[in-house]
Amino acid sequence: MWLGGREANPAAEDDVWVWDMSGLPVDQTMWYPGEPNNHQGLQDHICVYEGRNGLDDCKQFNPYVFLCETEYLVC
Ligand SMILES: [Ca+2]
Ligand SMILES: [Ca+2]
Repeated sequence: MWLGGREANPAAEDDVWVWDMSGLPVDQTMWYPGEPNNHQGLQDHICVYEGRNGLDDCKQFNPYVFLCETEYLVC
């Protein structure tokens, strides 16, 4: 499943990750062990796999379902 986050500066390889909606940094304790690993140098977006208790970095064009954060409005 895609989550709304990405590597802030993929070309810099500085391993800074942010949530798109808030711009806040990703808590480094949320990664699955061994991730983010930038497999094949192509993983710049955040996803999570079923059965894994942590985040993974994934290729941009992998076809996954997604989950987005939005603002909650009260009328
Ligand atoms: Ca990357
Ligand atoms: Ca990965």
